[in-house]
Amino acid sequence: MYTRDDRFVRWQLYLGFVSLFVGLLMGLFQAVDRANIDLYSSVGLQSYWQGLTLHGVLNVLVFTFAFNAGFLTYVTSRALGRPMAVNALTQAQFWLMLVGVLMAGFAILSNSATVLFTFYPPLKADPIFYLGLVFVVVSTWCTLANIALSVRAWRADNPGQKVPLQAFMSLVTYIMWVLCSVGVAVEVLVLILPWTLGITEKIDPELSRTFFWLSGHAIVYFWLLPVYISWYTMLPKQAGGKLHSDPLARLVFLLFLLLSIPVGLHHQYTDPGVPVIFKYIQAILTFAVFFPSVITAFSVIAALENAGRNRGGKGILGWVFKLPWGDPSVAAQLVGGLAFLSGGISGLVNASYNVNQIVHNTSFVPGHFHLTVGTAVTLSIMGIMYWLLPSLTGRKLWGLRFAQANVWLWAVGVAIMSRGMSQAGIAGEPRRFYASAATYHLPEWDFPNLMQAVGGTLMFLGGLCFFIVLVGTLFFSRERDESVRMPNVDVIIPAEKGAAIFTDRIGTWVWFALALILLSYGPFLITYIANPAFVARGLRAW
Ligand code: HAS
Repeated sequence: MYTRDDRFVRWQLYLGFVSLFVGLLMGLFQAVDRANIDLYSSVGLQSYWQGLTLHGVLNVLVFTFAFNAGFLTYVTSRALGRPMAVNALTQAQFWLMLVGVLMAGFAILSNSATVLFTFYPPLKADPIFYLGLVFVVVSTWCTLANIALSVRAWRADNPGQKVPLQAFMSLVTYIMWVLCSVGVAVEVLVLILPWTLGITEKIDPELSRTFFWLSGHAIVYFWLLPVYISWYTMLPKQAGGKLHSDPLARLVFLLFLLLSIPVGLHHQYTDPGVPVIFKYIQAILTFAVFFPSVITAFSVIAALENAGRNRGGKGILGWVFKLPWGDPSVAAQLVGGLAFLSGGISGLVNASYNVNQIVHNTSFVPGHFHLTVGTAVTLSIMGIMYWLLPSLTGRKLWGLRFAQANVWLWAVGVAIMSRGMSQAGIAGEPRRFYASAATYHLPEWDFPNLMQAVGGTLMFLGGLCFFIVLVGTLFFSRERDESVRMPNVDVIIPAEKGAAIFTDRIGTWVWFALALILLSYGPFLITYIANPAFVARGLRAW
């Protein structure tokens, strides 16, 4: 089934993958910089910091956002069995994102926004950078409006029916993101833009960081949840198994809606100005948001075990080897899941208030997030593309061997690189570190840095294989294959009517989510805004 939205879905995905390509190239530069090889000037960049800004912004703010918009538009329309409610919104989400990316990209490339993806004040970029980000965020609001209107139209035609699981998950994902995006919207519109435009003279870095992290932790679940949609509802089908429980999967997404946002202070444990009591409250909530991922691990692995046993797997672990590892779409997501098992545990290390004092701002943190967003999310997305691209273009996937090489080079690469990052981090290496130009370094960092360089290079080669398959399928695949459809898993326990009424009342859940955000942030923000503790003029440190 092709819908009128598909053209824009494809463009949105292409925008994401062009960004990913440049982002990965910058990743390679960073990896080899740890082995004292400085490649930045070879492509006309001024410094490691400019390359790092490109790497972060393109990979985690553009690639993920563009993929999510395209993929969840596709998923919602297929799950509801109808085109999206408002085609103009599908178009708007693409054009707004494109304009925003061009504006922010121009600012970064002209070296007037070397402020990294976290853009903490008092680092001060050109206003066009922040305006570009505003366009990108507004584009995501269009996506939510379109998904919500589509679900509403479907409900009107199907009174009393539960919303199809994949559409339900897409809707909750976007509601969660749009709720949390209010933090970064306040930061940019109220604090940063007036300051960079010269309307206000000074800014409060602590207040800005707090609004940033109000959005900034939930953003990681915005990257993750589209992949969870695949792990829950597509991967088991691809592997030949069934999901145990539909209501449990819905509950997990609702728990993310409730718990993803009131945890941002775990990025600020070491910040002055935030009372310890609020850090503790959010530390406890961080351990709570760990829980829906634990349920996911059990649910998805049970569905995979079901698949492996259907394929003749015996014994405690025999089923693992019966999974279709030769299918790169499945293998990429399995490797993504395995990486997430250890990435999730390193998240618990970060979240522990006292242990965080040792790892905060060290390369242990990128060790954590290259397993999570860098592999669980990115490699799974590559795997999803191995069926999504044929489904959207009607072309048979080109270059199976390259697709398989993509998965295994990435898997080995990230294992080596993240291990090196974690070890160097525990030995105190800063996370953001211009190694080839640094005037200081400890000998304990040498070997782990070499691991980062070797592992990062392997990951880049794996990524290159992915792009060979992408370009090959688009331009060299001669065979048509119109048969590829979105996988949709069968469930053993479907949502009963009662359960559906409980979970499908999404408005009620949004009120609970708002209440938790207000309770965990409100008292601190009210007292802090009344007595701002820190103000700064702003600086250009590059
Ligand atoms: Fe995190 C910092 C805590 C999850 C990304 N995190 C970051 C940063 C990023 C990031 C980018 O508490 C750096 C931000 C910056 O620039 O400063 N994180 C956590 C915790 C979790 C967590 C508790 N993070 C993520 C995810 C990310 C991500 C997901 C991206 C997608 N993180 C922190 C903390 C910091 C932090 C602190 C601040 C550190 C500092 O000091 O700066 C949890 O949500 C993790 C739960 C995960 C699990 C694993 C479940 C496993 C599953 C896999 C199933 C297996 C399958 C495969 C399917 C419980 C679901 C089966 C295969 C077979 C073959 C059988």
